[in-house]
Amino acid sequence: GHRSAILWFTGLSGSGKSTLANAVNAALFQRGLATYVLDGDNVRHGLCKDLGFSDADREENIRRIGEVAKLFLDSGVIVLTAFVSPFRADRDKARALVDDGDFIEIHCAADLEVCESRDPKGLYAKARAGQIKEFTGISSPYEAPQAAELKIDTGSQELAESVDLVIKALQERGVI
Ligand code: GGZ
Repeated sequence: GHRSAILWFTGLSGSGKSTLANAVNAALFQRGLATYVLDGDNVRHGLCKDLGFSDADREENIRRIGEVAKLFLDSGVIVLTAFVSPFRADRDKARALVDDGDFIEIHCAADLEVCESRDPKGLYAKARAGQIKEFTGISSPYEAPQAAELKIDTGSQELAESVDLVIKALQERGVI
């Protein structure tokens, strides 16, 4: 059998959260499971378009995402969230909304150097130049998880291997 869960991906900009979440989503879809990915593309342009990147706005962003993820969980869907979610307290509040075992935190732990060298959108360069303020890892903190269910070095692991690690973790926890 299988059950719903929240797969909460956290990590720096450019760490590969969205890439991994979407690849896991595809693997789950292939198994016929009901899934949904929440990420910046479908949340920050709509539900959270009034929010920026101050500490307070990030806290509110993550609060709303946690509540929406809980609604998906209640509906029986496996929901994958891919947000920087830099503050431990905010992630822990999202975790506390649901039953133990339903929240699986996946730390996409690519080194800052790797993320910055990738810089797919040129945001790190802009942050270094002072054109973007409060940029995570440069001028705003990232509080790494201390007890994530899964930590994956998305800087060095192949995508397919990372997907396998997530699938294995879901099998071990009886989600799938
Ligand atoms: C961090 C920023 C910032 C600042 C814009 N700090 O690589 P991306 O582009 O696609 O992912 C980043 C995304 C972060 O939004 P989140 O909703 O995930 O952040 S949080 O969880 O902290 O609320 C990056 C882009 O938005 N971006 N400005 N200052 N990332």
